[in-house]
Amino acid sequence: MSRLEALRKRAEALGLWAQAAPLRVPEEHQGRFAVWLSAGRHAGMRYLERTKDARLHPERAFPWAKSVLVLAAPYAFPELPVPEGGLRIGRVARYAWTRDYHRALEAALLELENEARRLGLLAKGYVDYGPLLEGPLGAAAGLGWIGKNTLLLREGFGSYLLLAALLTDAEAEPAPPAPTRCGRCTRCLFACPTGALDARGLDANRCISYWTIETRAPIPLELWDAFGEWLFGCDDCQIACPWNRFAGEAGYWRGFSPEPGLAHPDLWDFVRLSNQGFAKKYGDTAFARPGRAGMARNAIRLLGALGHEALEAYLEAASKDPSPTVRKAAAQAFFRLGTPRLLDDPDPGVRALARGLFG
Ligand code: B12
Repeated sequence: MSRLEALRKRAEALGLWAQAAPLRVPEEHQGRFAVWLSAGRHAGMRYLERTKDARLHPERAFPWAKSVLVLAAPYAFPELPVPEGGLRIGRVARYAWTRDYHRALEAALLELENEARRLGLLAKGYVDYGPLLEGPLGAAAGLGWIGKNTLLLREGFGSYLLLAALLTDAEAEPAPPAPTRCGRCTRCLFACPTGALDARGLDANRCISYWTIETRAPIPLELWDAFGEWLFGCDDCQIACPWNRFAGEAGYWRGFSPEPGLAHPDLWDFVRLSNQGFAKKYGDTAFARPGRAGMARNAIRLLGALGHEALEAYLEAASKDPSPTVRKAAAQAFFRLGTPRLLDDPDPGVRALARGLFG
């Protein structure tokens, strides 16, 4: 058995799907990525632009590496009960129902790195943060195909998969690509409530995940209603996919443990906890990316769009919040209510936004 095959088997023993391929992004994906960036579809994610060359040519960015072992961890969690008490409304993307997936996958990668060293190989693992196009690399390794929702899908399972990549200096045989099984189906394109998906892929400028996870900027008012019940992230393009029909029964990786309190968090936490309190409760969850203020902004958008009965009390707390991000969202919600507020906010950014809105 080759050393790479031994590593692959080890990954499987950890409960992951794993396939290896030479470290190259197939030309088709290179083209799509370059066009995507030049069309500005990456919105404010400048880091994708900065790391463009490495993403297109990982073999140049990591000259010591010859192959990539792509790992896929299923996260088809079953529905979870809503805990008692608090203000628990809205929906959280399924991947965030477990504590931070990066840490769980990093632990597996560390084990594989150590095993690779024992086998005399150089190895380095990445989850998300590396300049790697994990989806296209997974497709090149034959783990699945890239669907019209731009996610990697696995036949017989679907797309509720989180990916990681282990680079090694072992040679790999080119893998037979998994056939594309989207066929003529376009359900994901029509399921996207903001129209962020089309035949060219995803426009992050309209993607609910982008606005609720990746940026702390105010969520554009014209998108507020379309975001519907999503508090954090969005799975609509996955829920619509027939390959995900049996998600919930398909199971999940044993390194993950979904928690009701993450699937249904108490929205009051985001305006009542201090930053420190938030870090203690949510520091190792996906909510840490937008942070307390980003989550409070998301909650204001949700309550505002739903016209929820708790909105007024929430806005009272939010308009006194130490973070301008939260007060900006409050100003937007006050605008929707037709109540001029925060026009004399001490922060120039909040003031400008509020005055701009109330003209
Ligand atoms: C930036 C990023 C985002 C951005 C942009 C997403 C995007 N589609 O580009 C935002 C914040 C919007 C986002 C959202 C989500 N993300 Co994200 N994201 C990333 C990250 C960090 C980089 C991806 C990247 O480089 N994007 C740039 C684009 C150009 O590359 P790409 O994703 O590979 O997409 C190209 C290919 O799919 C290509 N393509 C190739 N063949 C085909 C075929 C067809 C028909 C089409 C249309 C396109 C296509 O076209 C795309 C454009 O060039 C990766 C981790 C990583 N390092 O790869 C995770 C990652 C892609 N995200 C992931 C997840 C889970 C999500 C969410 C489901 C989370 C959620 N529930 O809210 C959503 C899904 C939204 C969606 N439909 O894409 C997983 C996906 C796992 C999987 N099964 O594929 C990844 C791999 C993270 C991980 N480690 O597991 N994400």
